[in-house]
Amino acid sequence: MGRAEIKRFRRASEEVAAFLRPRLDGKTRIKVVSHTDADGIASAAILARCLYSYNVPFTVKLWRPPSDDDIAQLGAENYGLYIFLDQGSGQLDAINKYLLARDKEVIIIDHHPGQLLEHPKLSCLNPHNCGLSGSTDVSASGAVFSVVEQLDLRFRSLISLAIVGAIGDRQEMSSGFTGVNDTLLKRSVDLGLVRERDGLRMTRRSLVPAVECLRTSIRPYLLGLSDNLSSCRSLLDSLGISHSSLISELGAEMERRLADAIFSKVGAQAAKEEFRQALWGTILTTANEDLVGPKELGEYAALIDACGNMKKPEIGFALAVGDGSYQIDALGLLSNYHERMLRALEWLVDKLASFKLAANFRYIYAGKDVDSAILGEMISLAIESALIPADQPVVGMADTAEGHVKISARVAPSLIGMGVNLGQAIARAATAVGGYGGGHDVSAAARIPRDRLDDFVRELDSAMSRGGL
Ligand SMILES: [Mn+2]
Repeated sequence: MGRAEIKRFRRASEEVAAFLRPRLDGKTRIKVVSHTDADGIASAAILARCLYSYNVPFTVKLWRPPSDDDIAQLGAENYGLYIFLDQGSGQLDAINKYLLARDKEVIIIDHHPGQLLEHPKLSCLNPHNCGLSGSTDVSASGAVFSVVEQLDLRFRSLISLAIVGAIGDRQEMSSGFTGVNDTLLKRSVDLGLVRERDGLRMTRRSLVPAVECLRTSIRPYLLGLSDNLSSCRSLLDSLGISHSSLISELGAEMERRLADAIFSKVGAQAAKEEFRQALWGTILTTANEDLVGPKELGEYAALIDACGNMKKPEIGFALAVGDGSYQIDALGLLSNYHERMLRALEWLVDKLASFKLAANFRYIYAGKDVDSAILGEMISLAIESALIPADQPVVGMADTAEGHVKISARVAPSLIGMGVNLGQAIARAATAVGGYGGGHDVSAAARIPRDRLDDFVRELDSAMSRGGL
């Protein structure tokens, strides 16, 4: 990955912008569909702000990656142009059948791997087609931003939202961003829109009192502090920090002392690289006035992501397009989300001995103990908090309300490039047992029939031993 790939991506962005530009004349009705996570919401907000300023008739729908039936229903709606964000690459057959074949126009701006299709009514932007990695070099929000900034320079201020999406998709490595993300961050700093400094990276550090921030810390989960109010109080007392002060306002020296105190308190956890990086590192702050809500981009990403996770993505979207009246609702959802993940991580800490080891991954079956909707996030947080060894992919399984088993798999950033394509391996194993699934090289998910669990474990182990092929 280098300059040439970033250039190719830029040229591909220009092509999509050239396709979109003549359709902003107010005559084309546009339907935007995007994902419900932080990256999807940020992507939809960037595009919505752009379409709104052109006075284009459009609607936005936020949902999970659509099924064939969903796309067939879209085809029956009265729109001339459909824009898929953070999805679409894996649904090209249905898009071709139900939209393009019915004379609809389609734009796909996505960073998930998928098929390729040449069609006069289709325009696509995907880092995978430019030699870039869709899991680290750019997310959907960065891709959408790359398109809209070609339309007009005034959309440049949306660059903070582009970075929010990348953070939400966990594209920031210990060494920082790579590829297009790295260029976006450097430009945003040069433009004076984003500032960088080091600090405690716990979310809600600028939103809730220090004692509450510590007690509800999930990223990372702090052994001995998370969900232990009295121990959080005595830690702050020992440093003379008022329980009600904000961590973001402690000042550099006191913040460092608090970090040291946390490192000593959590014991063995502190020796793990994943944990150290999750607790302390770069904090990005926006100086952009038209971004309503938290000014720290990590918190902003957590906030809109929580809205999606609590099944209210439209609240995160409203905030991201600049409607501050939704801020209180969004903060409430983030608070509920923290309590919910706290419970899930406690369950996991309790069950660490129940993890089983296949030849190529670690796994746990949660049955009905963990909501299948938060299973993947629970595993991501557990890896970042060094609660589970990160030397192998981690796979969680939980029952769904529909009687299936949901599979969520995650790979620690340190294992990327070790030759296993997790998304492909999960897709193969799921298909082999009558289910379906897929994803990235770092995170993947599937649904399988409940009575095929053991077969799935066997199939996945064999797919992974072949590198996912
Ligand atoms: Mn994404």
